[in-house]
Amino acid sequence: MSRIEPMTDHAELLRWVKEVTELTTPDQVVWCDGSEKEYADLCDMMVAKGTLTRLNPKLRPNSFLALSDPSDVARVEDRTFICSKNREDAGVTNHWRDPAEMRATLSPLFSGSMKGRTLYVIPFCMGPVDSPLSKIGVELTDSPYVVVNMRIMTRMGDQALKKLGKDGEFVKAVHTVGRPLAKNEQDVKWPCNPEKYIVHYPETREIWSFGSGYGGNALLGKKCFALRIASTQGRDEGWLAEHMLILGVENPQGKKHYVAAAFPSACGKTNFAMLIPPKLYGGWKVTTVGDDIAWIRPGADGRLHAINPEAGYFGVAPGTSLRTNPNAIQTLAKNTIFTNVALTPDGDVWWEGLTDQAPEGLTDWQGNQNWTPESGTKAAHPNARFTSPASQCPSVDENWQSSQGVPISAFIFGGRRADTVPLVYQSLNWAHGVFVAASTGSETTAAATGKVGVVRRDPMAMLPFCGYNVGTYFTHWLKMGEKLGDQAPLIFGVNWFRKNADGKFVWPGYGDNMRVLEWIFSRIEERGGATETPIGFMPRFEDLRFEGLDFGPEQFHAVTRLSRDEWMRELDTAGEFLDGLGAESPIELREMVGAIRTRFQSESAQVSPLIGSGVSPTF
Ligand code: TSX
Ligand code: MN
Repeated sequence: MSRIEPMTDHAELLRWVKEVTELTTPDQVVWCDGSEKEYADLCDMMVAKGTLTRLNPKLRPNSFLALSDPSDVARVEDRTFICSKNREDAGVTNHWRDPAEMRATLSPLFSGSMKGRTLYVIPFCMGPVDSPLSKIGVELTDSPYVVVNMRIMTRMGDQALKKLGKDGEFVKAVHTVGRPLAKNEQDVKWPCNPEKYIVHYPETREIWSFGSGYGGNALLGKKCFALRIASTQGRDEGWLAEHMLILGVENPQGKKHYVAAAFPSACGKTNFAMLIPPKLYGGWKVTTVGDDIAWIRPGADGRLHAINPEAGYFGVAPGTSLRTNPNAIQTLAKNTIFTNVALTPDGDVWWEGLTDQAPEGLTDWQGNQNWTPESGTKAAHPNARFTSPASQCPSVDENWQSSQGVPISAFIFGGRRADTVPLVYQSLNWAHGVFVAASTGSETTAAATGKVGVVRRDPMAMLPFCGYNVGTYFTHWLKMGEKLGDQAPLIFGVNWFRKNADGKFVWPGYGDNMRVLEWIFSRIEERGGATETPIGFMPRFEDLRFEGLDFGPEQFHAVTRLSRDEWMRELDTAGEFLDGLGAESPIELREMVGAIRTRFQSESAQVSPLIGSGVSPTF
């Protein structure tokens, strides 16, 4: 049960809650225990207020739909700030503000901002409660929607307070929707403020979020803590907080490896994390440790070990279907909070891509009834979400809550590229792998930028999430490899999205990515065949299995061919990108551009069978 009385003797926590209460002046303060009853009571209260709709319990047991304000549907990167003492510590890729100036800006905004509302104290643990790799945070919020989402996404309540003890360290996170209520004023269903601030003080490990109730702006354990603040902690303490899924691959002989993979948005990270291998892989198993964030550090055995700091998935709903991700569909079958999807007349949910045909009589994400495909709008917002417990995923790994984490054998980096980047390649060594990771990017879509075919670089998929100077971050990665030596994971680049001359995807993707995973597995085991190219090691046609696919040497060539012209442009733009990151951008990576260019120009590269319009090795 929620309690008005604080259930801790942690002096600093009590002092800070008092201080924030005096600043924001809520009507009451409730300490959350994380119980099922507390969750159920809050959901009932939000149903009564119209913030949540209870879905049909026969179709979606214990599940709810929230529709946000149409202005509050995504993270607000241009309102996201890193406030370190020195501008240089935030780097050129972050919005920097002087901490004192920012505190002066925020103070009047937070002053009285919770008037008429309840301040919920949410103690939470990122990572398994018994893990030495886990960290505690406390979020103070005036949003009950945040409380119930945090209960799914983190280990929340008493268990976190207990771990914190009376003098443990914790990250301070304050969140307000920024819409105080006057006496007797009727609340709106989704309170928020047109003015938004998502502010990080990495040096004091604080987060202050104003004006948004949505996702990464409001569930402060996720992007704000587990990536931006934690990446800074990782820099200081010798570990990595990464925007990575973690999956396990086990072969028919029972040999198992874990890999961690980073992809920019819209590459299907959750789909990859929950991959179901094709039929021919009868004895193989792919299991899910996490779909979004990995905290990774060297273990006693000298290898890297990773935990998933989260306890749930906050996944993009549109595009998720029995065809693209059956495991996700089962995961969200119950105990799920849906945000900004469409509602069916029988109390179920729907989104674009869930089925080929939209059901009749949909209420769209803005609450408009009788939406039809002819309406000319989307039934679900493209960034609509499901919040589901990770434990419900059929492919969840047996060690997903292991206190020591799982050993990582390989890192995979990939983006959406119509050309240039092949299906899969292995870096020549760690430093080259860091270059591959640092030059990761996706082609922009007209929707996002108005420009088509321009590569937007997103190093390690961390550009919006690195809490410090991205050049220093690259150096941190390089040093990690030096420390690990021959125990370092292998590093691979992948691209599921190569197109042919007709503009069609050549690689079937989805479950068939298992064929690439199998090659990666065999490379880890030091038995996978490969050929050396200027960009690293690549499989030859005979090194991948294509049984059950209509995929011959011609298609293989289309997804693996290296064009010297394309790569000269690629190296130019990657080099420009690295040069633009400021003085901290490591010389070692910038020099790699020239080294790879030379490899393309050298004679051995000329005869590489994968280059130019030449034939692939098995022709
Ligand atoms: O998630 C994707 N993955 C990874 C899956 C493990 N998507 C969806 C991306 C948007 C979120 C993909 N889309 C993948 C992929 O591997 N590949 C593609 C491109 C593609 C799309 C459709 C088909 C083939 C490839 N084929 C048919 O629709 C029949
Ligand atoms: Mn993410």
